[in-house]
Amino acid sequence: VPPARDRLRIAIQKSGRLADPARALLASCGLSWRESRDRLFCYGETLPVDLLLVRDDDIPGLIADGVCDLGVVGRNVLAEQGADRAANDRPAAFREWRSLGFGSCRLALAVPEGWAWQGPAQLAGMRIATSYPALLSRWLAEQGVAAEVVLLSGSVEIAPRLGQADAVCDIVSSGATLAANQLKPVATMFESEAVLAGPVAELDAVRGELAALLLRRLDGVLRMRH
Ligand code: PRT
Ligand code: ZN
Repeated sequence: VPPARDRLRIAIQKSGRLADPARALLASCGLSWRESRDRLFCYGETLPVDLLLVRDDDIPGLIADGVCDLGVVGRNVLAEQGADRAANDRPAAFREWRSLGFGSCRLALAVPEGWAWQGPAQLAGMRIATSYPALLSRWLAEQGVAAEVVLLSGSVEIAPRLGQADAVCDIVSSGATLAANQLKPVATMFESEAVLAGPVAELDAVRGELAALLLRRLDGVLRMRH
């Protein structure tokens, strides 16, 4: 059994859309850090709250495994991994603690511009490319539609032009990427933004108090921003 940690550890994206706003938000809660040489770990100075800089996809798992206590991640990533755990009968291990008001986007179904969209039933027997197989499968089941989920880790929007899929399910913000690939959004499956994620189980006393202090400051900062 590893020794109990007496510092709080927060996972944020190392680089990418949420990296800078996540750090700025935590800094506005009065946290500051001494950076390590490899820039993967930042040691908290004003409070015993450290940062781990990682791929966003790793954040839910780091919380589930107890390697990190909290994380800043897109609700889309948290929900996908939560739906995957549920589909495999694994217990919920992480959940959304707060929505943070940046990184907003949606998970949308998009079809070729030339299609006359009549509704989800039209997707029966079709191939849909996505990086969100659990959320897409759940949505298809809710709609009562049997379609094939084609898992791609990136460049999802190009799949129809390559003949890999008939439609796509992907993250959209401005819609410019869809338009550039002659696709149009026809259904929103999920509204997303950055969230503070934490464990379902309670933290131990020391880290629980640190988390409570951070949440009080965070709620103050979020109130002022709105
Ligand atoms: O390296 P790492 O794995 O950490 O990063 P990543 O490449 O997986 O994630 P990143 O940085 O691209 O996105 C992090 C999070 O930002 C996502 O999980 C979402 O919660 C959120 N977010 C907000 C977005 C977008 N907006 C967005 N537009 N994530 C991705 N996109 C993509 C979109 O899919 C499209 O391909 O950006 C492209 C441009 O979008 P349009 O609609 O404006 O053209
Ligand atoms: Zn990622």
